[in-house]
Formats: sequence, C-alpha cells, structure tokens
Amino acid sequence: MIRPSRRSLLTAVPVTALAGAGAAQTAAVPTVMVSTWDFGAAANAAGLAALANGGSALDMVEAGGRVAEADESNSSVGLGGLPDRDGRVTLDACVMTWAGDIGAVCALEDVVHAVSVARRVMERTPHTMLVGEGARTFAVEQGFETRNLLTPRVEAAWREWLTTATYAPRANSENTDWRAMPGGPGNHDTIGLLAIDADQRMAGACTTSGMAFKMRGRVGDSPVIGAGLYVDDAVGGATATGVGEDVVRVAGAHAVVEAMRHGLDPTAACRSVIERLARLRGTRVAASQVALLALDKQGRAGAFALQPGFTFAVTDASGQTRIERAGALFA
Ligand code: SD4
Repeated sequence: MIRPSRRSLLTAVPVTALAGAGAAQTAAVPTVMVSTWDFGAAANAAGLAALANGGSALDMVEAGGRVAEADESNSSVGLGGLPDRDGRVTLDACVMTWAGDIGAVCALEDVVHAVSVARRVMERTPHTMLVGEGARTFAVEQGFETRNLLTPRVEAAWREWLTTATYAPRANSENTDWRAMPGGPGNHDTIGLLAIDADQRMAGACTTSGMAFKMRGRVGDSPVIGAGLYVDDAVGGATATGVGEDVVRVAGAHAVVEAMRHGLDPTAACRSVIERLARLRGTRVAASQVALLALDKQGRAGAFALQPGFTFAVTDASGQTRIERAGALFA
C-alpha cells in the first residue's frame, strides 16, 4: 500500500484543476479525499484543512459536508436546499467511520448542518438513526441553532413548481438546474465524501436535502448506511448520488465495497453495481441518473454512472484537486 506521509499531507497546497473525461483511476500519488460533483472541490479543500489541523478522516468528511450545507446557492444540500412538495426543506445525512461507527438523521428540519447532527447521533446516543421531529429535538438539545432553511430563492422555485406540480427528477440536474432556477446560479447536489487520514483510517459522509419536491416524509438513499454510504476500513468506501430509490434497490454503496473486497478496482466496482441495477430495472432506469463513487484503501478513486455527466472531485496526498468525469453505462 502506498502511504502518504503525515508531512506530505500537512504541507500540501491545494490547487484546483480541471481534468479531462474518463473514469478516474488515481496514478502515482494516492487520493486522500473524494466527493461528488463539481463543488466537491471546495468540500475537499475544507477536508484537507481539517487534516492539516490534525483532524481525523471523520473530521475531514464532516468539514467538507458542512461547506456544502452552508452554501446557500447550493439547492440540494442544507441551507437553501429545494423543499418537498409542501414547501418544507428536510435534510438527510449520515456518517460512517473506520471503526464501523455510524450515525444518521432523516427528514431533519430547521438545522443547517445535518452531517454534524448525524455525527452527534453516533457519538452521543445509543442509537444510529433519528428521524423527523425526534432528530430536530435532539439537535436543539445538543445546541444546534435553528433557522428557516427555505431561502427566498428556493421558495420562488417551489412556487413556480407548484404551477405544474410535476415530479420528474432529471439526470444531472445537480450541475445544470441552477441555470433555470429563479435567482441561480450555483445548484449542485447531494454531497457524498470519502477520506483517508494521516493514520490511514477511512471515513465517509453523505448529506442532502433529497430529491426536490419529494413527498413529505420521503427519505432516499443518502442517510441509509449501505445505500448512500458505506465504509469498510479493510477495503475502502463508496457513496452514491442520484435517484435514491434506485440506489436503495441495490444497496449501492455496500455493493461497491463488496465488489472491491472481491478484487475489483474502484471504477470497475462502481460499474459492476450500475450494471446490476440496469439488469434489475431495465428500461425503468433508462432516463434515471444514479452515480457511484469509491475510494479504496490504496488511495485509488473511481466512479461510474448510469448517465453521462456525473463529476467528482479528487484530492491527492500532495493537495492537488481535480474534477473528474465518470464513465457511464448509457454513454
Ligand atoms: C436522494 N440521492 O435523496 C439523493 C438525492 C440525490 O442527485 O443524490 N440527487 O435520493
């Protein structure tokens, strides 16, 4: 296994660059952090800063998730996330560590940093998942501030949606929807993050406001350990984005980790699960987007999606960050 030294990690100077197309397979310098979509670059920068401050892999993915959650222009995570069809912003998030510790919240309202509440569930309760009002009450008890997450921009988008009230998730809306949104720019997606710290421990996080205009009470894959996120410190980790209903059907993230356990590299492992989903669902996923992203313990990153257009941020041990474009089944 290639092991980045603590020194190389701590002296890293993040540089963001755009990389060309093709499924990513990290070369000489091992990857220390990956996250979904273009804005993963900003999340990874926060993760690397946490690492430089002596943080763990859990600190890295939490820091990255919080960047996305606090970004009001990002309409699918945290503050400013698109609401359900009743106009309520409800957040789902989870974390998982190298030790198999897990925490999750579903349908959390009024609290920006769902990823941190998920971590608190893991650290301060005898449980692994809290939902709805119980999750909110717990967050308030833990000192998290409450505020209205429905910003004027997404409220306007919701009111516009009400004029048709058609629920039709669109592939890769994460990277494009903002152009059509009142007040754009800056829509991205659910963020899934995986990181390896200086002690070679891996952790992951996933945080989202879920599918825009979902039914009230709907929960997708993102807070479900094994679907939206899975980490096995002996093998690697995986995370998912896209139509959560389809990710759950194949226990997406866990399936990717098991494929890596059986010898596939991260890209091939993601591809095998996407192919399994396509075999299972046939034409029913022909227009859906599901994307899987993985990082193994050798520091190799890879991804694969149903549809072209999925991008992810890869940060290596030297601090270099690049945006990669995943291969796709229906390319
Ligand atoms: C969900 N997987 O709630 C999330 C949403 C998402 O691209 O990732 N959208 O189903």
